[in-house]
Amino acid sequence: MFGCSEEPAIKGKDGKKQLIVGFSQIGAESSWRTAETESIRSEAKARNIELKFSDAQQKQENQIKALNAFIAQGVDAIILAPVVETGWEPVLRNAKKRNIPVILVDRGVKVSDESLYTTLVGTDFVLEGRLAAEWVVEKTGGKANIVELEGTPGSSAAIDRQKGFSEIIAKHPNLKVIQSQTGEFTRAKGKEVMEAFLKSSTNKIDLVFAHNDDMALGAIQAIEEAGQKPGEDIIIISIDGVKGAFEAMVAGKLNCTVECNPLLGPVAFDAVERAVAGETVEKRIMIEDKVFDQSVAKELIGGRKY
Ligand code: GZL
Repeated sequence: MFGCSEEPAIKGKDGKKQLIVGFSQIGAESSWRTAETESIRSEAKARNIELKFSDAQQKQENQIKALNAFIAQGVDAIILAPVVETGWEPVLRNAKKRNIPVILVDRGVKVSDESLYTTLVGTDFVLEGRLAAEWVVEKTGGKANIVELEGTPGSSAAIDRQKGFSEIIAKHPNLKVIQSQTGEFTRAKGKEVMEAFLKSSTNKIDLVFAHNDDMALGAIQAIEEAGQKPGEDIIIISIDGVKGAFEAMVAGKLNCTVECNPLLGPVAFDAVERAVAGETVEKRIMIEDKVFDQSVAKELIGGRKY
């Protein structure tokens, strides 16, 4: 519209127009998630970037609403942690039409046209599942009844961790996943599902594989309340590497955690700034994972950043 007085662009310290970035976060379901949110919030502040934040309470429709609002506001870029893999094409096409780059963090999307997002910054979930299974083979000598606490149904984290874990377990006929159910990445639900596993299982449960530490911590509570010793009577391995997992390993209740680094803020905003400057950004920016078991927990816990 002619003659409308546009808001003067706020200049950053370096005289450049201050970037405005919309961040659609899944929620606050786990301590990993809150660490990721803090990393992105603090990095935006450090770079003098205005961050419009939306917490979707685990609902994809809330994320889609937030993205459409960011697009209508004409943000310079969007950061999206997609709760599930599918259902994103229409809103991503809307962003593309307005030339707004979309940087995915931590979880991926399934789209027919990869140009609908700029890059995915995150760890390799299939590898995390494989690393967990390889540790299980080593620890059990290839023989155990396993129960699996799955993450959010339809999320790339749950799908790919289960894929990686199953690939390795399939090579060992005496490693059997006897029950598997979603604990939705939360401590409360992880406890509830573990209680049900313990009540209903006709076979002895030797080991728990949890797709994240928060569900493992819930399972630990359930195992203790059932009168068994977590970490001894039932071996427990999970993924994320949060402080609570290190505390549980020091206490001898968790046996191993595969790190999935949530401190994605700096790498995510590097990608935002390159995309906004019109540079080509690689489609996948991988963050490295490490495996930590009880033998190193005590010496490392003091240095953990999340
Ligand atoms: C992994 C992330 C997962 C974590 C959970 O990148 O998507 O979601 O493993 C979190 O703790 O809830």
